Amino acid sequence: MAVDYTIRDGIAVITLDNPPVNGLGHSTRLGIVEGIERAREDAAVSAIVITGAGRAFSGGADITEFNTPKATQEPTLHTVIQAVEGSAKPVVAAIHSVAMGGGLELALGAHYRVAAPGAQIALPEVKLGILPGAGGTQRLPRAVGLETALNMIVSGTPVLSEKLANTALFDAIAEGDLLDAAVKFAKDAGARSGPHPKVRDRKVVHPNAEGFIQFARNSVAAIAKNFPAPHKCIDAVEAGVKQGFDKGLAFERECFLALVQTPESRALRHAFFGERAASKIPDVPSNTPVRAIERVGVIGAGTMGGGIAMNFLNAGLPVTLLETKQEALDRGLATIRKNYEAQVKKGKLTAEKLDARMALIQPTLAYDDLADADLIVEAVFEELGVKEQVFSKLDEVAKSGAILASNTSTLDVNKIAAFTKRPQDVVGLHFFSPANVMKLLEVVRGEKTANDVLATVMQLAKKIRKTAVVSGVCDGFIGNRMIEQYIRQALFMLEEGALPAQVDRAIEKFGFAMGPFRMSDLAGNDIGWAIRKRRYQEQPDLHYSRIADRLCETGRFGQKTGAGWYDYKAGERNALPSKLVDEMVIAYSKERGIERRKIADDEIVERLVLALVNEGAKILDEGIASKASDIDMVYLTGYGFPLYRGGPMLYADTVGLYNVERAIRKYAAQPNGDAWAPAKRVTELASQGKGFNS
Ligand code: 3H9
Repeated sequence: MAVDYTIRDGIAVITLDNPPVNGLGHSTRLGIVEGIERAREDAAVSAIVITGAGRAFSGGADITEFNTPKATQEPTLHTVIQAVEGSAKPVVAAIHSVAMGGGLELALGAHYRVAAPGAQIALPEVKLGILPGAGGTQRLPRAVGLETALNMIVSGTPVLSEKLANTALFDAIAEGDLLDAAVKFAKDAGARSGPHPKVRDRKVVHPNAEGFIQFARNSVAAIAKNFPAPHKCIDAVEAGVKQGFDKGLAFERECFLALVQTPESRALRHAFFGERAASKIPDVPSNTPVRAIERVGVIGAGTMGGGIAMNFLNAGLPVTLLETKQEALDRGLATIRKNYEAQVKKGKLTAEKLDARMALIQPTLAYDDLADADLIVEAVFEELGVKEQVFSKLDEVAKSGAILASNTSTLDVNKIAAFTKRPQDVVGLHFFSPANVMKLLEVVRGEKTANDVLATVMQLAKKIRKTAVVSGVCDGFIGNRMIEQYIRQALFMLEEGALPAQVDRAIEKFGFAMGPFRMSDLAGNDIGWAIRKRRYQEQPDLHYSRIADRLCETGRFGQKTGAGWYDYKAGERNALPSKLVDEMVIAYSKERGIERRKIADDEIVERLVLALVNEGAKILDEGIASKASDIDMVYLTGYGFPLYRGGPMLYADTVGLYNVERAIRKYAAQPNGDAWAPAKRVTELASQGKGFNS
């Protein structure tokens, strides 16, 4: 049963008991209404307390029920709140830990609210692309005032209960045992004659409501460009302020039902569950014991190593930072300090914290100093010989049970593991640059990586606030393997008739943060060149446009050389279309006997995105990623794929795999079609009428 009903001292205590966070799914809702009824019928009960078991009062509506019949099956949350609010016996919500979304809306329907300090109070629906749909946009402004409420609704950010202590949201903050306090409060309330107060009867008072609402609208304009929810939140609050509670409530409902159907909401919910699903590895049980990580070693104090070290310092973990030369070590330390100083300047970090973090670094030139590290991450040059030296040395000095991690982005983790006598302790930790900023962490699982090593690094990733996704060993892992196919298509389109700026513009309009050519100029065109040279050796049959090599041969490596696919003015990052490059592209087509054609923006987008999708599907075929949502998390957190589209695999589901497969076959029949062998998974799912995420 998702709800527990007990009597305590003449008070009915309804305890939501639906782990993990007391989501208000159908059975929980039913249990609450039944509890209210039971209390009404029991003459010995004078009042009711609603509270939550375990780690939350309630995390809100059960998101997994959205767009299923259960979401609208009576009693809906509206009916539940009506039953609570309409109860003749007073209802007290006893709030602890988390009261979010529908959970807070339920509490707002109660006559009184008693909270424990430290409880997180939020209406986070906007983060799921919806708005509070059970009265939150109407009752919260009446409880905490227009400004606080609008800020909470539009940002979705939690506020601690004690910060709201002086508002009508809380009648008391209980310092001692919450349930004792709530029962006592209920007893006193039960002894008074009704009617008991209802939040809906309060007025929204504000000296200039219209002005503030307009201000809120302006503030969300940037984020609301691609998401409809923030404006709807404001519209619903405004409706309640101008037209009164009932009309506001009806309008809120209308908006909720419309928003929950939008692709943006689907994408945000997909990302919410995708992030949590990524931390679960199918064949690694959730109760796998983890190794203690109390000290970390980082090898290499360059941009990557320094960034990696900062993650651990930020989480309060001491770091031994190793370099081969004092100069490099000093430079690395200075860069870390400079990064922290920039945060202090922006007011994001205090000077004390800067000092505390720097004090956690133990700089060294000696491998022996890594002997007490529980985890050692190397960020040295990407060359197998160099890795061999490092891992052989680590095998000598690292303590037994230490996790040995490589930050390689291209090399075979199995080979690296084989440089040690403890391959079970070796794992890939592929951070993305800048490593202290980017959310994504690809955890590369070698053939022999032990389960407890994986469980440990997944837990550690949470501590350092990364989205960790497990990838098997293959060239490029999940992210770079897919991006290679995307870039291949971008290059083919250049020789077929497009120009760099057109390709970038089209895909940026689709929502990518940066098109392939701007991205390549930023990362350095020589990096891709080095990979391609390796490909030409290892896979001579792989068909590649050589246009990018042509560019590199002229030394146009991108921003760092002041010229790449674009021109750059000295000291500026603005990408200016380059006449010289455009002419080079056109000359290349001519030389190859290719008749250039006009390529529509739609084709550019389709080819780039489907190249990702098809390779993603192959990655699933091979078991490199265990689920489609993992691939989406990689692209959302590491490659600038538009969040409102949910990642390439969800986007493919939205297009429909039947259509995806047709498009792939169409491109397979065109010039450069050899890049388009459809993945088995695409063909299978298309024929079954399913999607990657169904
Ligand atoms: C809403 O209320 C709509 C109403 O306005 C109108 C209705 C008509 N449903 O994050 P964690 C699961 S919309 C279903 O790792 P934490 C989560 O998937 C809702 N499941 O823990 C995970 O499952 P698993 C508005 C949910 O302690 C597990 O709980 N509410 C829900 O770090 C643990 O989650 C929100 O948007 C849910 N509502 O953080 C709140 N919530 O173990 C969203 C969580 O299988 N939730 N799960 O992977 C959160 O922000 C955090 O989960 C919370 C706990 C702060 C509650």
